[in-house]
Amino acid sequence: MNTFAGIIDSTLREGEQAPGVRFSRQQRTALVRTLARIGVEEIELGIAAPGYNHLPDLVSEARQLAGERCRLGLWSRCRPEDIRFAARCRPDVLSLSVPVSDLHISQRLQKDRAWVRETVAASIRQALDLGIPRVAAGLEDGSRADPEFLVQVAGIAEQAGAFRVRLADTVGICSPAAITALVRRLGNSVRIAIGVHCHNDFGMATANSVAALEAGADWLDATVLGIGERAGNCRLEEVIGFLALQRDCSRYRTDLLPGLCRRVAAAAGMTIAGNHPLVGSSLFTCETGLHQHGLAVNPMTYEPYDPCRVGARRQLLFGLKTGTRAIHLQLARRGVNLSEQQLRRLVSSVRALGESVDEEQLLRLACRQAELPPPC
Ligand code: HCA
Ligand code: CU
Repeated sequence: MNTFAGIIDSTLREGEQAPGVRFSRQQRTALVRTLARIGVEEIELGIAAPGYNHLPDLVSEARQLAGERCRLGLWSRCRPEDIRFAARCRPDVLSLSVPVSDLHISQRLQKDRAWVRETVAASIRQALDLGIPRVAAGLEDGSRADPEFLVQVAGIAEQAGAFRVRLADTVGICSPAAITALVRRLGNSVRIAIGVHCHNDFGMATANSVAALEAGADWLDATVLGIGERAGNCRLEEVIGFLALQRDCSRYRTDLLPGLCRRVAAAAGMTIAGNHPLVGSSLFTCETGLHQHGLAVNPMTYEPYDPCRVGARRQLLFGLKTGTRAIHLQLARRGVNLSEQQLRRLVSSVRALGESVDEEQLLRLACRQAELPPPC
């Protein structure tokens, strides 16, 4: 954790690769503004290639919105015309991507390892010669590459002047232990910064990103709600939440995460599950007597952080899963004390309702039971 440099949000690059997702100009600039306010250190704004005509304007608009602390990046393949296009957009960072697994090199590109070695060096030099201030090398399918070759290409990138290499777990097959080993191996062979780009095909992307950080990675990629190819990527809200609320990292505004996620979900035509980590609407809704009792004694018993850190509020529901003690506690907190008999009657009528009631409804029922004026 001590070398942690930051998070690269790739919602506008990898996220827009998700099927059916295409943001409007206004949605893109709003996203940049919020990401910068949250404290994200780098934003990958898109794929630099001729035809992506919105990019030059987006980079300059984003520059006005993002402030000093947030770098603006573009991603591109190792193609001379794409790199020239990227340079014309004037990003702070260009992440050049090159496959390093034999599967991609020989079958997809019909090239060989020598081609990768030469191309990565030539592309980094071209980008630097064109005046791009920082150039990074993305090692695509790095988790399925021959590790010897992976570190060799990373070393070539370092020598050519890259400031960062990024290990891509392109099809999300790493476990936390596997990515730990790869990051350590990279860390032992290069002195430049190391980033990771984790996919979520087996639901491991956030865990793998955190494991990579703990193994010494400096940067990690994430997208809002994890949108990206297939099962997507490391979720920005999860990783920021974890760093801020479990690792005391004070760089990020977690309270802005739910709004950000809601806007991206709307723009991407998605719905956010109620139990989605950090931003789901029902994370702090509790219906069981056991947990309600714990929460009343000390919220830390059943909540890992104060709901207000993510702009949420605890909500209690009462029904079949709630016992007499929890209902009694709740009413006492609101200044209503029922006799034992009244309480028993209330509990059975609440349970008989068939659906749970919230705190206000419970209070009204209690008042009726005790023949007190509502809302007592
Ligand atoms: C992709 C490419 C990439 C590149 C990552 C990187 C991946 O699949 O579209 O350049 O670091 O996952 O390998 O996103
Ligand atoms: Cu990817």
